[in-house]
Amino acid sequence: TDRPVTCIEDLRQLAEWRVPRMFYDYADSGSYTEQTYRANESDFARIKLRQRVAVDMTNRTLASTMAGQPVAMPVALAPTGLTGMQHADGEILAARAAAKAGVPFTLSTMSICSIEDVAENTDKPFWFQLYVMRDRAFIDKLIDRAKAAGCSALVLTLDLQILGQRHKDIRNGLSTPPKLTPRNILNMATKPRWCLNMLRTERRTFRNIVGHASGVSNLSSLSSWTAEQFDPALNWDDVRRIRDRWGGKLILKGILDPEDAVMAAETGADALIVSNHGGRQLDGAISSIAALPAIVEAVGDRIEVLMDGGIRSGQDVVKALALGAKGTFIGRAFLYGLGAGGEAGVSQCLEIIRKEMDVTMAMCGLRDIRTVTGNILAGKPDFAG
Ligand code: HOC
Repeated sequence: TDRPVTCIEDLRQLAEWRVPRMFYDYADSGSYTEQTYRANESDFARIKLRQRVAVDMTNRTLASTMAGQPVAMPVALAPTGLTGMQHADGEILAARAAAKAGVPFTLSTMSICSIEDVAENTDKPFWFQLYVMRDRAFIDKLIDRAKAAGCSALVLTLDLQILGQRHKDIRNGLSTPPKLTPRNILNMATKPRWCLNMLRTERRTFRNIVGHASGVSNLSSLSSWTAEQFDPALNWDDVRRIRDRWGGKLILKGILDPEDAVMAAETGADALIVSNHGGRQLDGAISSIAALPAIVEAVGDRIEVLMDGGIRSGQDVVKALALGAKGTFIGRAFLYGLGAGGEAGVSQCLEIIRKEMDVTMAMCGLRDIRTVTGNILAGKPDFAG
């Protein structure tokens, strides 16, 4: 298609066209009825902004900090599983695009490229996301590997003790690498660019966890592997133990309730991420943006509050900041860019978001993203309606 890419939805459509069905669906689905996944996006439209005019809009800046680290704009790439299946070497390409844009990249435990793959093929420190597994010696090793690779923050995910079912993954028989069934061969035949790139790389399995467990190649074994390996008994003592072993910047991901947010603040972590795992875990949970204000109020300045879920534009970022977030994460938005065009597609996604954020901030009468407050909102958003 020759249509110009102007927004994240354009990248989504291109990714849907270019990425094999099972991997596109994996990224683009929520759990069960997907109501929380949809609410993450649609609740942003309930937030209305005050338009201001005749204020000096010159010399604007989007620079800020997240977890104490300087960022060119308050947007980080979220940890996303199977990133290297949206595009060959996807984790490396996304990390490079993030570094060029001056924003953090977060590598998922469930990534195709390993911590070492990304470290060896990029030149800026990245963040590492950790799942708590029953095998504590294994997670200790992952922490040590992340330290050795120079990762500058650990993002500890707390909302995947057990897995929320995603129906499409089961229907598609999701597997990595994909099984060569007649249906998959037919589908992949329509994605020659994806196939060629995938044939050129050796990184086609979960390289962070290779060696720890064998037989993690398809969804049924992966979800039973998750059930066997991820720790349903995870508790705040584990969080404190991991904090002490890591010793660096710690960000707790998956907080949706003010009481849990207070517990997170008490661990002394540097930041928390208000998140419902992109609507992929508790279907029926409130959207991240709706959860944000009460969490900000509950923790005050005891811990930095970040958020993810539903961000598809720079305007969404500004709205999240207005409701009290210090910074945001994008997941699907960058995956669409990756599937659409590899590193260039992720760069395009970040540039779309940067421009929209800048224009929105200016039209709200501000020149410095760090000065965004609830003052730019036209009334209190009604998330219940
Ligand atoms: C079957 C995949 O965060 C996701 C990821 C990784 C989950 C691991 C199990 O899919 O939400």
